[in-house]
Amino acid sequence: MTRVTRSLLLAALAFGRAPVSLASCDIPETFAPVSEPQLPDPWTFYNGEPVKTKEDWACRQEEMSKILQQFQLGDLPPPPQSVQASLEGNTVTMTVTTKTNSATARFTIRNTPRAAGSSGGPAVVAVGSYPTIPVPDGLGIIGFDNDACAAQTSAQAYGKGWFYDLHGSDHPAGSLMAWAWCAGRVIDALQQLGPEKTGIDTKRLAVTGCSRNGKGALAVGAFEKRFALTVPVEGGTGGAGSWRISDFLSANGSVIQTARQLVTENTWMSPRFQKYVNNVTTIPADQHFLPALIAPRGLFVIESNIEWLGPDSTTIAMKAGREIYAALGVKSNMGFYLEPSGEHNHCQFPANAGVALGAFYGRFLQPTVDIEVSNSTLELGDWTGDWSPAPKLG
Ligand code: MCU
Repeated sequence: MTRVTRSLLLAALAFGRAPVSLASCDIPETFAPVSEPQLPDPWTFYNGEPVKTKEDWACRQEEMSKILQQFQLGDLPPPPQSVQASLEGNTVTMTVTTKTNSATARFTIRNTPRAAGSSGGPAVVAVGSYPTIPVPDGLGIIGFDNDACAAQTSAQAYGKGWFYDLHGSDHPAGSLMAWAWCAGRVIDALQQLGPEKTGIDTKRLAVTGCSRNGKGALAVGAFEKRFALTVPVEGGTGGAGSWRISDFLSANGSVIQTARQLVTENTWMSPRFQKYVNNVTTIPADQHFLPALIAPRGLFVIESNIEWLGPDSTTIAMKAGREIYAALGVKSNMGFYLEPSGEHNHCQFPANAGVALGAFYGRFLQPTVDIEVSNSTLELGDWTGDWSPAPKLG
């Protein structure tokens, strides 16, 4: 065991308090496989100690992050040395430089937020370039070309994309983790350009994506903490769906994506994951750890009844996620929606979830609405006469 000293800042940010002192997290450097048929307990450290305080929880979140990295997603590299961004038309070009390499990447500001004010307005980052959820007029839209960051064309496509140009084609990150890192560079670039140029306030960003990109959006929200809201759509197993429950359902005859199928199909997980896919109960994590890392930030998971996506698996894993939010006192910061009235086409937004999605946008991207927009040239004072100044009410 190494002693990793961490600032209480994380815990303090999560609970909206000022940092008070330094805490020490006892986090093993590596974790051994376990034998756990149920969803692993988020409230017990790997060494068996219970999580008792908010400071413990910040340490446990760090531990869960490390477990997910070691067993399934691969390592999240530290931020690069620099990101140099420029904007031409609606295309941002960035040069990302690490200690050893440099790469150029682009993303698109498809819509600029309207009526944004000097600090800019909120925007939705679409993993896969175009959002599949409705984005109300006035919200910005950023197209993030995740495939250029890390390819997902087949299980043979590991190591291709600008993430690997920077970190080496044998880097252990699978494409989901690579996307989380690259999405962080998109935010770096937006911060560097500033709201005057982009119209975007990087404190009010959401991330979304559907299907394989829904697996991506969930991982991006979990590992890039600057997203205020995460809206993963229909990622199925490996997204909101649990490894354990999907294996159980498959063993009972369901035609459902499992860990062992998933690794034959694509690059989403780290190559390290392969040794666990026939024995997922040995992984000291499951997919409810992703909401555990996102909490208390906004999270609205949309899933579907399509059998391959495992509606029972996604529902139970995300109910577990909501239990975690509940224990933190913020249950409604996480929502789950699986259209109860049956199937809809894959990645087609279920209209009945529209009001809830609007509420999540409102709460996490636009918590204060102070709006007064008109093209009238009449003067208020001509019509209020002697009302002003307004009285001070006792
Ligand atoms: C849920 O997303 C995936 C699924 O995991 C894959 O098995 C399937 O091949 O493709 C889905 C998808 O991304 O559809 C667009």
